[in-house]
Amino acid sequence: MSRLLEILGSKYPIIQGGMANIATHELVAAVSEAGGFGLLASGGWDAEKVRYEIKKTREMTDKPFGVNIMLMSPHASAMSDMVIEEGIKVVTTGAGNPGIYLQKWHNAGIKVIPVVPSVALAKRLERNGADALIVEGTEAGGHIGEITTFTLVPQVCDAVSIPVVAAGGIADSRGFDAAICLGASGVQIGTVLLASNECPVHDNYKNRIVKAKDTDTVVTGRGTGAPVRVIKNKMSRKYLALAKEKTIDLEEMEKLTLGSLRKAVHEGDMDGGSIMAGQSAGLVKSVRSCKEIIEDIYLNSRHHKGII
Ligand code: TUI
Repeated sequence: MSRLLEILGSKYPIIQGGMANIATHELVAAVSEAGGFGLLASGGWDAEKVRYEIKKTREMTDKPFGVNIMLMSPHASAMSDMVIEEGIKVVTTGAGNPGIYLQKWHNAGIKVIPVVPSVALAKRLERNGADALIVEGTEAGGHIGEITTFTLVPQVCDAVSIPVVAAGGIADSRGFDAAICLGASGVQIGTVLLASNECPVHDNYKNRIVKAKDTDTVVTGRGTGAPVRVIKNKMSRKYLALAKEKTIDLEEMEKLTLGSLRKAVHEGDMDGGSIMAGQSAGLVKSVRSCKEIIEDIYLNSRHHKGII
């Protein structure tokens, strides 16, 4: 068994991204039941809401799952204790450096897999004891770094010896195989799972992903320190205008972004909502079950067939 699968305990080396306001127990349980590794999100929620989501997920599946901690959240510190109290075995982190929590989590027997957007942070976190890394390219949806998956993954693989998971731009078995060829041990997927039956977003959101073409995403907030990739709409144009005027700071931008994400997720508002999605939206052609999506990626991969 690969080192990554030993850490995750899942059937397939496919992790579901911890999408803020979206990755609830419904999606996480479905992904883990399908043999992937589900991750409860924490962005936009407090620690008690995530504790409740852990309980609900455990009612739906006995398969392993983890929690993603969004480090820019004001609740990150409370969340870091809550996952220990709840006996969570795997934590991934995003949108910051989890260095201050690593020792505490390791003492509690938790495996830590930070998301990194650069070689420098990857090296630093390996030195600090990270168990594996999710290397996320700028093709991803939501909050992103600058470097492409295609160039970043092999550079991180050269720089570290812990398992690497590729993220950003992967939606099918071809992307999975490409990630393996670049040196990754597995992949993280988000956008393709937005268009799943079990994903708790509004049908308008799912249909917008299915309809998206290659050039339909845009990055807002570049220059504010929190670039976010979304589907182009009225709201994304508003952000870009606000950022140009420099009338908005990082904290305000985060509030606006997460508030309007909720509008898209819950109300299906495709004009005033923020439709976070990665560039792989152009690859998504239909709404399927999580099982179909995950098995399509793994079982159709040349890696699984032994060709590469
Ligand atoms: O975190 C994500 N994706 C997200 S978080 C999110 S919620 C949000 N909403 C509005 C504004 C900001 C966030 C939506 N999507 N992906 C993982 C990720 N982590 N991408 C980039 C990073 C990252 C960036 C800088 C990780 C570490 C980092 O370190 C900087 C440092 O401190 O060295």
